[in-house]
Order: sequence, then structure tokens, then C-alpha cells
Amino acid sequence: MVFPEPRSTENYAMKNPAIASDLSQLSLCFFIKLVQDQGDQIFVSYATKHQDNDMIIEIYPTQTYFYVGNELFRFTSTNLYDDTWQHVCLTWGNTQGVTKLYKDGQFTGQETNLATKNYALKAGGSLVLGQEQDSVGGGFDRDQTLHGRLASVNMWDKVLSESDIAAQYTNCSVPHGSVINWSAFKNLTHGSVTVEEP
Ligand SMILES: [Ca+2]
Repeated sequence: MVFPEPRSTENYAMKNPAIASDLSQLSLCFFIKLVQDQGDQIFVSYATKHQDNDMIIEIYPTQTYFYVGNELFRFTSTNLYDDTWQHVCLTWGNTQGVTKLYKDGQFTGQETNLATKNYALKAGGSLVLGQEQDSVGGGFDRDQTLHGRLASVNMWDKVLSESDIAAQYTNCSVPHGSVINWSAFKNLTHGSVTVEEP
């Protein structure tokens, strides 16, 4: 899936409603290729009527920010702007309030935010690829628009193990997400976003 230039609030893919049940844990895995450094870009945002920042991945040149329930996990040594395909997985669970980051199948670090302990993402919200939502399905900001390529974006309602994630990367075969399934997004694009078949 290609998010072209010029960056525009018209370019996104949206599933609404996206999540059927509240989530006390999750794993989100995807392949991404960012062609140049344009400041911060939003890869995905999940907004509900209770919390427009219920889940966000925001990518900076040398940092990756992950939000759950508007609470921040900051990964400060992750450069995703190197013009190659990279496999990224983030897991989060509310028993410890811990998020783990994996890059190209390898565990690269974890962050704790105790404010997310016992939190649950609320069902029924809107999941948008390529834009940051300030309301359910809207309130986009051009300066946070994605310019790049995505593939195999999937989400699960559990914390995947390190071996599960390593297998996704090394086998290049990704099982369908139980919460978000990449194949569903092909018909949910807007604006100039295009889908390239392999
Ligand atoms: Ca927002």
C-alpha cells in the first residue's frame, strides 16, 4: 500500500468500526518503508468516542512513539527512515503496562508506563492508517500524514512471543491478525493511496 507525495489529509485507509471487543493486550506487526525524513509521521491511529488517542504509532527520524490510552511509550533509538523495508512489531499488555518493540524479528527494547496498567482499548473505534485522528474518523493534520509504503499490517488481541515474531520475519509469512487483518484494508483506501499486488 503506497502513501504518495504530496502529503495530504485525503490519503488514508480506514476501518470503522475496527475492533469488536475491548483490548487488554495487543500485538501490532507491519512492514514499512519510509523513503525520506519529513519530520514526524503517523503510521496508525485508533480513536474512540472516549479517547481520540487510544492507540497511535508516531514515527520520528530517530524515535518511535507508541501511545495507549493517550499514554506515551517512547523508543529513542529506532530509526525507520532508511529507505528499506523493515518489519516492526509492538506488543502491549495491561498487567505490567509494558510495551516491547521488535525490529526485523529481533527484540530491541521495552518501555513501561504504569498509567496503562489495567487499561483497555475500547471497542468500536476507528482505525486509520496514515493519519492522526482528533475525532473518530477525522480531525486529520497534514503535517502528521504518512508518506511511504506499508504491507502486512496485522493486529492480535494477545502479546505475541519473541519466537512468534521472529518466525514472521524469517519466514516472510504473516498469519492473519485476529483483530485487524491486512487483507481487509485493500478495499478501504481513500484519496491517492494505491494498492500494489505482488
Ligand atoms: Ca489525536
